[in-house]
Amino acid sequence: MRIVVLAGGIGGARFLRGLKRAAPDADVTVIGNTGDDIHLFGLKVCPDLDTVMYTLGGGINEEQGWGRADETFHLKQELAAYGVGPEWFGLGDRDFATHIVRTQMLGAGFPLSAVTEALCDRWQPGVRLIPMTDDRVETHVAVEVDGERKAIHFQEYWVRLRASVPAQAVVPVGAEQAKPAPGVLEAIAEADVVLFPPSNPVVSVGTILAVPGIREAIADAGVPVVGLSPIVGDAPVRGMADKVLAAVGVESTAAAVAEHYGSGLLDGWLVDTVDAGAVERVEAAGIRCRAVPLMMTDLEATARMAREALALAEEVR
Ligand code: GDP
Ligand code: FO1
Ligand code: CA
Repeated sequence: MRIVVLAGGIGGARFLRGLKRAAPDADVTVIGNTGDDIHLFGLKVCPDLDTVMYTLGGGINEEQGWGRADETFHLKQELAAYGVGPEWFGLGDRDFATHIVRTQMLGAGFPLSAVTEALCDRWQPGVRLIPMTDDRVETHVAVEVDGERKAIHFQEYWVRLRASVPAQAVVPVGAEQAKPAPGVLEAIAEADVVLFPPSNPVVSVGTILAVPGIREAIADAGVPVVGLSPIVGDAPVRGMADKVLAAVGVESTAAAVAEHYGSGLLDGWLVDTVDAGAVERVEAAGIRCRAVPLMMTDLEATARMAREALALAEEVR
């Protein structure tokens, strides 16, 4: 079975571990979000691609969910001693090596998709990881600070400001001009099922869908498209999905997120058992819906979620 998954960082990566357990023989292609990417110290950092690669490759910091295990921060401290920041972004020594290799290869002319494949040669994530695009896309957030409206990088909004100022708009800068990376549209066209993991619907899945051609390819593929809600009990399990959903005018509920994707895209939607009351509303929107446990507390619980998603896909096929 060929499965395509549109993934952000932590939510996407953890779900993929469960999916691999649930469907060990499946051929999984992951289309990764690159809107979180940022240039720091002259290096290109791709947080969501790296989170997927490290999580599936066994190099992730498990507690944190991003960055490397057994990390040290000597380089960051040395840079800070020179007064070179930003200090608010925690790049560790081991992680730096990934960004150096990536930036060197990009400088030599390789596209990000080829660079990602090369990095995965080391990590062997057991899935095919493709960035949504080889073109530069950067998610910016419009905020008002001290009465002044300005757009800041998503990482500054989330990591530096911890989403403490209201997000007025979320803009995937460059997405309109971006082309899907080689292999993206082909993987979708050849898929037997497309899954939206419990990733951020705005700044992860939403950004991938903003690359012209990807949403259309999924709608045209004629295969089941099933998503899992990242909103449980009217709040994100972690992160700032509630804040960025508000910025795009969507309430922070499992049902509203399904409606936001819409029946033109989604065939099936899983909500957590605490949100069983949402099933009727989602089905009224033309999307088949089931309430099952959606907390990724351990690998087996996550594998059960993946099995439920694949079972729902068969039901709507
Ligand atoms: P990020 O790029 O690291 O923010 O990761 P993603 O976009 O892939 O996923 C973020 C989303 O994962 C957040 O909105 C969380 O609510 C959701 N999430 C994290 N853990 C869980 C979980 O155990 N269950 C569910 N249903 N959602 C989760
Ligand atoms: N998230 C943080 O909250 N603080 C950090 O200092 C931080 C550093 C960082 C470095 C590399 C990397 O791949 C990810 C990193 N993240 C950090 C996570 C990253 O900001 C994610 O994009 C967010 O968690 C939301 O998607
Ligand atoms: Ca992300």
